[in-house]
Amino acid sequence: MHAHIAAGFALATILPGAVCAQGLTLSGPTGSAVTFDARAIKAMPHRTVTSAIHGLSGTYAGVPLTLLLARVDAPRGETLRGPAMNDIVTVKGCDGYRIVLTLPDIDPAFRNQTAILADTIDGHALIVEGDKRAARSVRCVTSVAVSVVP
Ligand SMILES: Nc1nc2c(c(=O)[nH]1)N[C@H]1C(S)=C(S)[C@@H](COP(=O)(O)O)O[C@H]1N2
Ligand SMILES: [Mo]
Repeated sequence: MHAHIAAGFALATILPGAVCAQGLTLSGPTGSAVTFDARAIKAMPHRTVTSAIHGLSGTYAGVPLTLLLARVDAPRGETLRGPAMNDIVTVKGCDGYRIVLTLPDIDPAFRNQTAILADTIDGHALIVEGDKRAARSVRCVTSVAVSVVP
């Protein structure tokens, strides 16, 4: 496991709530928003992803981002087509770090590799499977927002 994530995990273990104390906010393309806490995320279906961060491999369990975004009416699978193909997904960390993805990037109907919100490390951390550089794997995720590009 990567040192940085291991450090985050240790901090979370020693000081419960110190990392990512705030819930996770999801907002969808039609304006709906929901807030999830750790317990709600834990109750959703998980899958594991293996990802290397700076060359060090780790296996992470988490909820596929597609399942989370379905809760705020983001299209997926057969319903992901047309204008929604250029919706953008902005994932933000508690330090303000942000990355963007698109809906088909994370959809198992489009790609074998996916993105999960891992809840076994560092509060909530986005893990983007298959990335060679882990720069899109955001630590301490506080929000995921789908926005429509005009
Ligand atoms: N919240 C947050 N997540 C982040 C970053 C960050 O600055 N803040 N840096 C990214 C980058 S560039 C990499 S390579 C990986 C590993 O970062 P590290 O080298 O700082 O451990 O985390 C990514 N996730
Ligand atoms: Mo990086």
